Amino acid sequence: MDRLKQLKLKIKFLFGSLFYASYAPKAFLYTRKRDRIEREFIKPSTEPGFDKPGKLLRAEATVRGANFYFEMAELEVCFLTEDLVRINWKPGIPPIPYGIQRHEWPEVATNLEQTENNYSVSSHGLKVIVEIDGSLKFCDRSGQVIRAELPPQSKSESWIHQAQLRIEERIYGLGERASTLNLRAAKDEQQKSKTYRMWNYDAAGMYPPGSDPMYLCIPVYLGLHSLGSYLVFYENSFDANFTFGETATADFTGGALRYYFTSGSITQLLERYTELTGRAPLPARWALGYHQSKWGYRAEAAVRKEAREFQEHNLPLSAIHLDIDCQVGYRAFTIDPERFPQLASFTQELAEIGVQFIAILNPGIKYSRHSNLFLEGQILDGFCKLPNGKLVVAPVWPGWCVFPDFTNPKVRSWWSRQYAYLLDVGVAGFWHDMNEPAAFIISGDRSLPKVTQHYLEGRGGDHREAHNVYGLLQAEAGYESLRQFRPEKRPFIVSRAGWAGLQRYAWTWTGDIESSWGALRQTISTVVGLGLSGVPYSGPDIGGFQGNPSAELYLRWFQMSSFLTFCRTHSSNNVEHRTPWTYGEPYLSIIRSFLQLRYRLLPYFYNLSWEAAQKGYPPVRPVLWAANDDSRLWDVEDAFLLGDALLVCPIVEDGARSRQVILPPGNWYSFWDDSCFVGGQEVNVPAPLETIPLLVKAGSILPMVENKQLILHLYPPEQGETFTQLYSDAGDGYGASRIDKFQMVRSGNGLEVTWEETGDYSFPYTSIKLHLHGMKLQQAWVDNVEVAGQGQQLECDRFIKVQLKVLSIEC
Ligand code: NBV
Repeated sequence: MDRLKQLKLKIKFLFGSLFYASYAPKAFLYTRKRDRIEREFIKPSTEPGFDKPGKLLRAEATVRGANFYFEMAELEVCFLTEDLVRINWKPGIPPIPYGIQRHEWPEVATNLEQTENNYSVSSHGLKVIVEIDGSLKFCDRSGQVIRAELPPQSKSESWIHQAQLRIEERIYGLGERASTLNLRAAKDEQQKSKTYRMWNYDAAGMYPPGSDPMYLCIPVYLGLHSLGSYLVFYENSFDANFTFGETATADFTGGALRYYFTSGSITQLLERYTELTGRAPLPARWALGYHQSKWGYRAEAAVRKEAREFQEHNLPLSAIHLDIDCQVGYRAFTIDPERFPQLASFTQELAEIGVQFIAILNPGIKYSRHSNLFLEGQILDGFCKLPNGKLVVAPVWPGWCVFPDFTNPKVRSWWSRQYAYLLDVGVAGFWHDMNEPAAFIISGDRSLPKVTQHYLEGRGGDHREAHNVYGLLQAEAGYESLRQFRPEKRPFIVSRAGWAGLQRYAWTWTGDIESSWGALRQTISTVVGLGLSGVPYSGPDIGGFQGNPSAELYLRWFQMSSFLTFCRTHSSNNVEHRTPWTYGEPYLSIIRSFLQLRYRLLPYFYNLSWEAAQKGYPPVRPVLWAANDDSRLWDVEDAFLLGDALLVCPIVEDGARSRQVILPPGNWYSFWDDSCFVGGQEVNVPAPLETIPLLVKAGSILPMVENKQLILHLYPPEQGETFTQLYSDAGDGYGASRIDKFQMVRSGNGLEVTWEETGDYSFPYTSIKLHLHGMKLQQAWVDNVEVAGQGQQLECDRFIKVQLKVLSIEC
């Protein structure tokens, strides 16, 4: 970096620090006030609690399972489906079902049996054994014990719930985590286990790998061991600690011990969990393109320049995100009319070149009689208060702020109305930041006092319960707003915080990660873990939020992110401006080729989005997804699958020009040169600066687009048949759609591809081309008429059946 640049950066940093320092007095005052409030209002609990539920006194069958009455507690076992059971230990404040999407379930036949020393209640798919001391065993269809739980303990208002873990057992999930993919592998210093906190938390500008807690905690995890896999979701939004050592311990500070258990393959687990908590709706197709962002676009001219430079550099761009500097005094729902004088025509100008305008907003509302939002919220009595009825006032970007109580439906609908006029001027989507909710502090928890009162749908409660669902409910309000006020388009909301079910309303990003190689590697586990927790759309700030990545780090980060669902460069206001052309050549050209590849892969990405909406499968998957009984894959956290066809192996080390890849079973082809690797082994794959190892599974039909033509890349199976479905529609809105089903059958030197079209949307491509990989094309027939191929490719119009004579190339 030249000296002038360095000097500029130093000045920027200095100004940044001064800027933060200007908030210090408020943060100091608030910290003291919050501590005082907590001392004054926190009352010690008088709930009795118990060490064990006591002896089982009796059991009775119910329509969906059974109830068990212990000396100190009551247990309800309720089957929602044959393989999904809800367990409810009482007493405890029942949760408000914010995380739950589905409330009605068809009937399930269950059976209660008593044996000599225990009971069992079962469906055709699952058996729950209830011991007389309150310990539970969950057995799969074949009768194997998949999970064994100890009797729960209740200490005043809190619950401790433990389950035994098998030696080889791996644990994944818990929402957003900056940890190892297998959460059990990470260890706290000098301890045998690691504790993960369930408390949405603002990293305030920077976090390194290993940080805990994160912005988006979800009390759901998957267990995987040699006998099978299962998922547990605790429907409890209170602060909790989860520890995975010899046992899995969930320690909740309040609420009820209500949880859901399901067992089956990883795909079944995701299907069930997202049936319960909801699935991510299909996004607009543009959202799967590239997003550019920067904390620092202050005015229209800067945004216009950025968009133009993308065009000049021949780089595709789908959206620009506007951070808080576009606002007036950092106030929610404002965009400064002086700096964006003709917003409607400006968003239109961007839309004409395919760029959507995304605006940030934070939940904190300026505490001032000169703020309309403050006055409106006051009329509604919609802000969070202390037990003495006074408003909770804490410092955030606009200065002293009050906080909408999103647990009040009236407040959600008031908040929903606020988006309307920004939608009217063409703002395409919203970016919800600081919604843990975050407040500026000097020490302690960066949020509202725990005693803050919340409406909680009229039942009432405090921040201990409402904190973790705050961002979720804000996202709900935003999503409903976009559905209502712009019904012809699909909503786009990115939310930093959330809880179980966030996927119904919003995407997320991994917040203020530092700019380092470790952070790049970390992102893989974080994003994959989110996907396994039901949240399929996420991605990091490419290059890291805080710090200046080297050219190579930015490039490698970009190459990886090209295969994540949310692909966005973003960075802090005190670092060097970061775009795909910042580092010049050869980086720019390589980034361009990856961006173009991403856009060519859009049919594939979009199809994965459709699959996520249908079944809840995250497009970005752990490698073990390919064969979850293959324990070699359980700890792979430096690679991921994009759908079933692509194995993406990012380069996460400075200077690396090759890397080891652990291959799942089956043959795998290099996307770049078709070289073939036999699966089930570890191989070394070259990774010059221009590429990262990208492998395609034999048997895949990979749909790509080029100049409006659909290209089906055929990677034939070793034997037998494979098929793929390709979903298409207009790319936005709620109109017609179609599914094209392609089947590929291989027998000896013959390969047959058949095509079946369904749906009412007309075929969106001009024509179709088949591109053969891993075999030599010798002769071809389209609907029984012999045609000439062009090398490995075959141009076709519509067809029902294509027959190919091929020459195998040995793998
Ligand atoms: O709005 C400014 C930043 C934003 O750029 C970042 O992406 C968020 O995670 N925001 C946090 C608030 C301040 C961070 C110090």
